[in-house]
Amino acid sequence: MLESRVIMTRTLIVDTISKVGDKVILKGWVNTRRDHGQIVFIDLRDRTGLIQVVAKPELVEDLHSEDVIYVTGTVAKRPEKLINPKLPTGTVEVQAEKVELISKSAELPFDMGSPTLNLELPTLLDHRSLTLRHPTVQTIFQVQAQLVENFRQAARAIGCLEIFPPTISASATEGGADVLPVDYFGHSAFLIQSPQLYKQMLVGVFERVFIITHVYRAEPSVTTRHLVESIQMDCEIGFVDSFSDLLDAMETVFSRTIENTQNQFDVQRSLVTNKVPRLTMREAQKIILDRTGIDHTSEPDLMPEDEREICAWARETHKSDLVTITHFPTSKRAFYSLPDPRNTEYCLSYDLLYKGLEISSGAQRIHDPDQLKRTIIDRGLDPANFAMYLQAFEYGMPPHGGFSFGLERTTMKLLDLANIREASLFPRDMERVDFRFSSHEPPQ
Ligand code: AMO
Repeated sequence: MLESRVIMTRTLIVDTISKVGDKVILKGWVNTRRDHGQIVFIDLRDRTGLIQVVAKPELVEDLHSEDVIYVTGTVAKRPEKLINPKLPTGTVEVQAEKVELISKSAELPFDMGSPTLNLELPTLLDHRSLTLRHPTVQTIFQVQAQLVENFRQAARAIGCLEIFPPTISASATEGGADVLPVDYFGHSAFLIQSPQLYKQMLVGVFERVFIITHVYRAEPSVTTRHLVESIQMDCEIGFVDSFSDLLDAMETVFSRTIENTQNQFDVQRSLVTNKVPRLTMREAQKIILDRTGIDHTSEPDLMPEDEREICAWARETHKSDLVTITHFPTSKRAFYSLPDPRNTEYCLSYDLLYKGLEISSGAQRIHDPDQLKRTIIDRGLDPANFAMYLQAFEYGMPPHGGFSFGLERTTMKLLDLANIREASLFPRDMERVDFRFSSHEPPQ
């Protein structure tokens, strides 16, 4: 005769709230343990959150933080005065009957139990496989995943098709200095600095496209806002009627992305208005001069402190954390930017600033093949390196333009992080690829 057996399946921590009185099996990591004489409290962590497990000491004798365990126990309501309002599962706990140790963790190099992980950045990054497990750090990347999802939806809503162009290219798109070369079977090739050329070529196919891709820039300096490898979220739109169509598209896509994300997470809300203030670069510099007495009106670009000041102005006078700056000098922008026909010294380019930092830039593009080829030559570039790109323009290309958001910068600013590296899983900069180049041995 067959023995009848009840096989219990795993309960996710988030689901325990609706299972008071039920016997469950939880699977996860020991987040923290607190010993109180004849009783031990374990905060157990899985992908859905944390829960308090109550156990007799003999059940959990050798358990330490980050051990992987399976807990069989019963879900119980917590007494009123022991409810933890900070945890979504704070009204319940699990009384353990059996605890199985599945995988033992090494001794932790620092305390992971505090609600915020107060570590210096190098330590945070040297132990990245571990520090990413901290719930606060996890949240950064859950928010980031949602930003990407919401960008996708917003880009689709304006009619863009998602495309997946290559990241190895024959030419440098954003200027030559910070390009990372690849030894390509003895030929010269580069990692893309931007998907720029491909998204323009694909306007010739689908009219409107969007891309989420890794890009690479050999940034020679260490700043709080630059990575060598980062992720860009780009749109490119054909048949634009006017420059303001492009500004509308950029502001709409970004506002929707931020709005939806801050509706989904408990984050400090940004001031996102339907009408993003717009200034030319020269107007912005004039406002900064009037506000601070600092004269940057002859500078060819906004400096980081200018970006902060003009964002302070937008917040004070327009109740907006966003401000769009247009008309940068043609000579300062990439070759594909269309000079303003009314004054070719400036081009039809724009940056979107968010909480004091440029998080997006773009332009209307040159779409006439002769003008494009001339500009490439005038910039000292070799049209032969752009042959595939130029081919697209030979066969009919509509007026078009687009923009690109930096995913890590957007994440950093939405969450008010101090350094862009906190918004990158394994940040690459000139001093680090996983481990610091200066430390030959992985840290103990
Ligand atoms: P740009 O060079 O301004 O424009 O890049 C677009 C956005 O990408 C982000 N970004 C970076 N983030 C981290 N580290 C870096 N080193 C880094 N460089 C750029 C920024 C920036 O606003 N092809 C054009 C876009 C276009 O015209 O459509 C481009 O790449 O948030």
